[in-house]
Amino acid sequence: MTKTLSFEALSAETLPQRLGNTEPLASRIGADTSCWKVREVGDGNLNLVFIVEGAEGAAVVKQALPYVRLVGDSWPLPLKRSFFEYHALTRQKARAIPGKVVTGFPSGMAEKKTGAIVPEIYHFDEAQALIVMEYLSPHIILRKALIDGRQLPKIARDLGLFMARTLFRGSDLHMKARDRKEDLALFADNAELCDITENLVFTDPYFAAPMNRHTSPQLDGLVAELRADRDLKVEAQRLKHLFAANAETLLHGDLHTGSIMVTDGETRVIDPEFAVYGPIAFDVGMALANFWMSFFSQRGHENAGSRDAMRAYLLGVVAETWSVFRTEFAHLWRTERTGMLYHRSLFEEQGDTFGSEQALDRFLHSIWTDMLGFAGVEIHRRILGLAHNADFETIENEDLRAGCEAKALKFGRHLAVNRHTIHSLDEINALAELIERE
Ligand code: SR1
Ligand code: MG
Repeated sequence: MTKTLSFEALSAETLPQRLGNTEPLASRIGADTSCWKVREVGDGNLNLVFIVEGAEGAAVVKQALPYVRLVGDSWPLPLKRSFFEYHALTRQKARAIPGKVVTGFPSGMAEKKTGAIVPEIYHFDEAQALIVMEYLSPHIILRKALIDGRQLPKIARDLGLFMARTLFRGSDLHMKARDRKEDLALFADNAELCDITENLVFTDPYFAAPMNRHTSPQLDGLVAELRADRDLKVEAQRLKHLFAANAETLLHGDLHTGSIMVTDGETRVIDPEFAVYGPIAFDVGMALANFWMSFFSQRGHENAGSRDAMRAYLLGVVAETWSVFRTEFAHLWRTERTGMLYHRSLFEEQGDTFGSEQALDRFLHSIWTDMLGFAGVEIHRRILGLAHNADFETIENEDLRAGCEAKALKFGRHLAVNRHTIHSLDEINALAELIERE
């Protein structure tokens, strides 16, 4: 019988001895720990991540630390976040699968074959706050691929489908009311990570919060302007209210391009430790914001030649992700609306298909409006707050970096403040191009 170990932060040296008897790991990679090669590769803000290679295979071990890695032990953070990550991954795995194929359905979303979009979980150890999971190779982090100027052909479609399926199926549009309430209560305990999002995304960027930083002094004037911008601050707080009060679905909670791993043919979504119940639009806005930030950062990565094609690609990814999301969400609305909201007894069962289509239209419109706002504040916090993006941070020339960041900040402000009057992605992508050329 395997002995239960209590928490101790692992190191490459201690891992084989601590996890050598963990059956699901040993049977995946080979039991002979003397051949195990262990590397710590975590480059995120919170956790330890090890790649463990044995005689018969490899696996990833992700372990939570009792503090924020980026800041140090002055900022304690509960280990239970690995519990929420594990449970979010299991739900996403079940929810991200294709739905019923409906003959004649116009969206063309029916898929021949889909690989799992979240990594396979081999083992969860709550006491040691660790998850043993599939080693994704040759996948790389999407953010790095975009910085390198790589155009991934499947990303928009995979991400649009992932968001529509997980967000729809985790909501009262689909789940049994009791199941959703129980799940909501379970994830409510992920309060400390939710707190990070609430403060870091919606509040800190808009005042001189102690942990804020912006890397380019050239931005000082613009930063002061944004912090004095009443309309922006009010809108950011309205969005925070929405995030905190609208427990609509189980979110990934941190769906940026650093939480996605890719090859040309495959997309995997990782790292849902910030999973909480919140508005559907939050994940969508965060994902699109990160493509827009990549768009504005491309000018800083032009040392090997023009990135015009990359910029066009990124705006295309934004448009396609949204369009796939919308289409698949509508498909699920029509085929899997089994929850207590907009019940079929009020519409289809009375022959009132138009009523359900009208409700869908309104529902999607709210997601659209809120998604734009969430995207705007996500852009701001990645430039003004504590946690920055490599897209901008890896631009060495300070003037160039500041120029890219300033354009992104301006664009983010437009999204957040004017979100109720923006009608299409064509309109907003055209504005992105205009600002970028300034
Ligand atoms: C203190 S944690 C800072 C950020 O890192 C994570 O990836 C989340 O985005 C969080 O907001
Ligand atoms: Mg993460």
